Amino acid sequence: MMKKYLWSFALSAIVFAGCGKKEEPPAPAPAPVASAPAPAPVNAEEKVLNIYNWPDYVPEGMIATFEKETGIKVNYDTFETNEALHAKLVAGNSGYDIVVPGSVFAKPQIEGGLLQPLDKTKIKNLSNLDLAIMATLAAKTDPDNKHLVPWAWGFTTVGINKTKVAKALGKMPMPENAWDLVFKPEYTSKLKSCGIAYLDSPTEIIPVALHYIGKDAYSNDPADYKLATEMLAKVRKDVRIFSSTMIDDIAGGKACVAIGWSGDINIAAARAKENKSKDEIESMLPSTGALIFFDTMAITKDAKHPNNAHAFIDFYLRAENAARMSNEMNYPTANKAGIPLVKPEIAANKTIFVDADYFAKMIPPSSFSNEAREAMANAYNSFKKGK
Ligand code: SPD
Repeated sequence: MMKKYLWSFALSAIVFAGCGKKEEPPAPAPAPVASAPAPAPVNAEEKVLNIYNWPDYVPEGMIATFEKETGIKVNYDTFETNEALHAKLVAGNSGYDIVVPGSVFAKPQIEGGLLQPLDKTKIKNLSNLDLAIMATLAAKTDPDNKHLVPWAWGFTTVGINKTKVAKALGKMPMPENAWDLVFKPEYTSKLKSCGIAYLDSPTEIIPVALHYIGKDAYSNDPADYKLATEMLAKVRKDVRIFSSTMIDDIAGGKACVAIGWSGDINIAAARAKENKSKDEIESMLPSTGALIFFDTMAITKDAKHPNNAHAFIDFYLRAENAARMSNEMNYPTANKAGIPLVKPEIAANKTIFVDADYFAKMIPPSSFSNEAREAMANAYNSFKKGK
């Protein structure tokens, strides 16, 4: 069932990205009647909004535009892992109004009462969203789409500096399966010379390792984590960096191969081009598939500025803002109305908007129980320490 939904949105994304047609604008609202009483103020909150999002995810100037339009001052902080955000939410009183968890974490956060239901009457642009993606989220993560609005989606994969990897591998050809570059000792022993970087997060590394050894990437069974870490232990000495900033790691030359996120790897590729580097950076499409993720906006249970939060969500859901996110941050938008505004070169980039054949190989997200996440963190920390 999940695959069916995902197929549907992948195909609609591909079709809409290609056609470039704008939708008809809605009919203008009727002019207000002059004698009508002044409406009661809908937003008596202080003009502040506190947002906590991933780095490199919001187009330049977008927050400033929102502030100018609304007079709401936005405090915008970033976190690098789902674990970091989750810890803040569990501790409570985070001070944040809007947070952007991956759907894998959003599910337990909803179940744990850490996020509040949205007031959909305040988000008229919800109708811009791709219904197939919303159905996917409703089926697996957020029943009736009560709490979550997608910010973007993407996939966890392998990023490489092609030039440096070719040099380090010498006569050895590139593997058919790009995951070999980060998990197979024959390759890692050569690539350690130019730098291997892993995301620094148990719920990023253990799932891709499970996938590589042929297990369910979203297994909740600690016995599977043991198998994953046995595989990882064989390459541990070759991993130079644990970090969640692969843009700097790859574009800055600290690593030639990284486990990272599709859009960030594409940002690194664009940055290398801008800097006129001779090195070419590429987001790989491993032959066995990559792991899809959805990052989702939600309002915290104890948000002090829920009206401002709804106003921002509605603002972000404008077609032009969603398209800017894809155009500038290199992640596919879940905003169907925004797809026709995506630049042709972004829509045509098969490592951003993957084609249907590759999409069919990708692994849709699921979630982990609290106990599984704890076991996974223990397994990951032992691996990282080299024990
Ligand atoms: N630069 C934005 C990075 C967003 C990454 N979110 C990934 C969640 C994957 N589990």
